[in-house]
Amino acid sequence: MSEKVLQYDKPSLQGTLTIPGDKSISHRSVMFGAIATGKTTVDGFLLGEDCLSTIDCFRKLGVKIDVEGTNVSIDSPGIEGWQEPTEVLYTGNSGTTTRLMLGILAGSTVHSVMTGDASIGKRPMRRVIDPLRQMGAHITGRADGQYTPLAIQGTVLQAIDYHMPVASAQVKSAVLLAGLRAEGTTIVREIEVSRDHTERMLRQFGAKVDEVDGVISLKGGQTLTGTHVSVPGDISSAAFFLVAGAICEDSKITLENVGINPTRDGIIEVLHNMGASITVMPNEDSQSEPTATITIETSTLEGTTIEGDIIPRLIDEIPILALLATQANGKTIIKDAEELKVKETDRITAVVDELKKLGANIEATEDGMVIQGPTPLRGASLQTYGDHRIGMMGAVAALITDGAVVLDDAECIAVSYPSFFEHVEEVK
Ligand code: SPQ
Repeated sequence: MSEKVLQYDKPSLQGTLTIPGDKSISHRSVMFGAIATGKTTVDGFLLGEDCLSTIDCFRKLGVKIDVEGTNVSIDSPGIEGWQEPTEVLYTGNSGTTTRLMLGILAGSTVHSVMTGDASIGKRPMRRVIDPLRQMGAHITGRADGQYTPLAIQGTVLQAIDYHMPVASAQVKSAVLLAGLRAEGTTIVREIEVSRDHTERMLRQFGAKVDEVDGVISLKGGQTLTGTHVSVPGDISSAAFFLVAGAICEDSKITLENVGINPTRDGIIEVLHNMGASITVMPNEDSQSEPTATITIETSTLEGTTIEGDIIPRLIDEIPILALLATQANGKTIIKDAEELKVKETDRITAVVDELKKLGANIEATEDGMVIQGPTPLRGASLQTYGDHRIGMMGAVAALITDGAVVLDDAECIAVSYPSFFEHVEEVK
């Protein structure tokens, strides 16, 4: 853990950035490539620490994975050919790795033990393990499986018809991935639409997945075949520069190759609603995941209300949207976002406490926060809580503060955006 002092003196931001690969899609490319038989090639892979944890886990299962720059190749005998790991599968800080692998390993032929870092050790796993147990999975762990370490004995699973109690792509994906190996047709009924990268990528690997009005069904026993995956840039990473471009003076930045999957693009809608100067130019040649070039300029912003079914479409962007709201005229209300409490840290408390240190007028509520703007921000020492998105929120704030922002731990940013500070230098 190393402290970082950020003294930017209110720069105007100019230039073009190519946003690094999407974290959710990078994880899935390796997971699906490992389940599939044959060779999978990936370009645009995110070399973030979370995705490297996923690679490390599958190597321990005997899958051959080569990484050359952002190109990854996965050569797998298929899920039935995996070796029983002799070491603990370490998922680091990654909720996606931990939860999706539970679904995959539950229907595998091996026994495995999985654990992660201190943050993972506090994140709820029963939301995934409960439906998996209904399918017949053998999973044990601390607090009856609520927390890591977890032990999974792969077995034959039965399909279920599952009503999701929360909007969570990780829960949905774990059940669908277990459903691939189950007897019968697995059905998942979403409470609200969550990111659909799993459904899209399963189809890319040759599986048949149906979706009608938030009801997803998948027949068990389907096998996946290796393929090529092009990973688009991560809109959740682009979000930090979208907000930076809107709140810094005399700024105009262009972000290339940004994924604009409609289940992830809530931030674009909110920026439009707040009056931001933003243009989105969709790329014609996008494959399974749509992409765009997005340009943002210094903007006069109005407060807004962010609630309801848009929340899952921007859940990871709420920390940076809260910073944006401190610079908007009037009140911004964020509600229906209690899921923030079970992320890498409690992101409601972390966002409110840290933005208050900078002088923001912000209060926490049960399921979100209320922000009154505009407020000039001042430098302060901030805690990241080891959460990459809180770290980047603090770093973007440093672009507009009077005085320096000191982050207690900036290394956590490498979880999803290792080149973040280089990109700041490129545009400032
Ligand atoms: O992987 P992890 O640690 O859960 O990462 C986060 C993030 O901020 O990067 C959440 F803390 O993203 C999740 C996201 O919030 C990634 C994800 C996925 O790839 O399926 C889905 C979302 O989580 P959930 O719990 O809503 O399914």
